[in-house]
Amino acid sequence: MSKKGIIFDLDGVIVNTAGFHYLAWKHLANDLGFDFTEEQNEDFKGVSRVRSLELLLEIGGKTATQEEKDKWLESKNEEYLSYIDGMSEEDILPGVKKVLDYLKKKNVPIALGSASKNAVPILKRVNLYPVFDATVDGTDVSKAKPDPEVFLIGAKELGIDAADTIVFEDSIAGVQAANIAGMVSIGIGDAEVLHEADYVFNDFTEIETQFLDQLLKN
Ligand code: B16
Ligand code: MG
Repeated sequence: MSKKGIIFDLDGVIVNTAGFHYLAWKHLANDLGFDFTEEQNEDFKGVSRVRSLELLLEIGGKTATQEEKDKWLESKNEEYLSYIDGMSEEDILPGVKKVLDYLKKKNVPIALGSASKNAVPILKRVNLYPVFDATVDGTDVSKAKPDPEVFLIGAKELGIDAADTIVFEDSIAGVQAANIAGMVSIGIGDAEVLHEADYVFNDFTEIETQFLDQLLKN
């Protein structure tokens, strides 16, 4: 039996930083003279920072020079980082710690696979950085989800075959990336939205240790 490994997405899986991204993008949109709703923010989940700005400008019907875009990317990130600064262990989503502790106890290799370039500071803020055997984030990849690059690098760093890798994801693009990589995909969120996933749970409080044992055994 080959060894199994698990890759966790960050935003929407381990912590809920989507609200912070939303506030910072909304602030920029308002400064540019248009509104940005929480519903529109759904499409920004799992999407890179640069692509998110393109989407925002499309929503506002704006064109911009590269210089302006760079300036806005920087100001958005500065605001986002100011929210991250206030994070602590209490911001870890319900049930996540229990699952991570269980996997550590069973010596299951675990990696982070996130589109965020701020993943390491966030993990450090919530005291989870030492828990991960590998951390793959937006600074390591050139292709965004649904391209499977981030998860393939994660599996490689763990020394696990793609077929033996299990991915927890909250975004449609992330679930698709895991599926394309030939990994087991577990959606965290709405089952209708994440219908392409092999399994879906509303959150980690619904995940029983028996389910994890079953996944790790097969
Ligand atoms: P940053 P994930 C993603 O994190 C977020 O879901 C997405 O909204 C964000 O634009 C992206 O990270 C980039 O984040 O600006 O910090 O580099 O879900 O892949 O963990
Ligand atoms: Mg996510």
